[in-house]
Amino acid sequence: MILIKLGGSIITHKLKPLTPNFSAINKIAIQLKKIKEPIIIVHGGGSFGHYWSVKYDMHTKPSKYNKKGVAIVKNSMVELNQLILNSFLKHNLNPYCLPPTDFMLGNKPDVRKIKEITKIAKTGLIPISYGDVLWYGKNKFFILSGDRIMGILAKILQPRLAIFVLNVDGVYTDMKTKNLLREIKGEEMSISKVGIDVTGGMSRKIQEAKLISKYKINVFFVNGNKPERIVSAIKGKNFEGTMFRG
Ligand code: IP8
Repeated sequence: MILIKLGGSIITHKLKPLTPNFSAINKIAIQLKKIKEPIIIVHGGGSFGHYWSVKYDMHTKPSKYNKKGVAIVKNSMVELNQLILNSFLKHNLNPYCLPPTDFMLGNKPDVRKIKEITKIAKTGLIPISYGDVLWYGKNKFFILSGDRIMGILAKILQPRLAIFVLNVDGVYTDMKTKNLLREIKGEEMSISKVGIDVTGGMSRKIQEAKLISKYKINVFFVNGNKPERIVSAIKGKNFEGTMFRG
């Protein structure tokens, strides 16, 4: 089974509020059709969920956030999820909508429910989950990022491979020269040691990738603008991207 995160920066135009990147979504769907293994998809919020969570000052930390904010962020993620589901259906993939409320209770994963997800994927359906705002308890809500969902699912389901689809080629050692770091091994895992130039978003992804690779799972960062690289990574071919060796 392969676990794939479609980053918000590739499925939406991150700088244009509430603007999906239909072209990227469709091209990715066409490539995913070539994969003959069970897959589970998680997608991010991009200019949908992130746009509204910034507006309403909502974060991953549980808090008594504005109720209207909770409603709007949740709604925007359902809308984005719907667009992905529609594209997958159009390209003859069989998506299975999987809001994180189906397998989370507060910030705790429901292990029994998560174990069922692989069984769904093995039927040929493609479970599709997404970052969302969730009920925490005690009048509080929190943002659960798609990256965190990747870590949660990887730990329990032990996929053969975890792939983060981004809008860059992978991890660069230097943003100016765009020198790509091809492989990060366990002993090189300290970001400061390898001198990676990262944005906040990228550093969170790297953290999650490091965690997943500790479960002995190889993690790939690939560019979703060249979605054939997703297929190359899965088929074990040479490809452009960064691998965190598990
Ligand atoms: O894009 C965040 O998911 P991410 C989703 O994976 C929301 O960080 C609701 C902002």
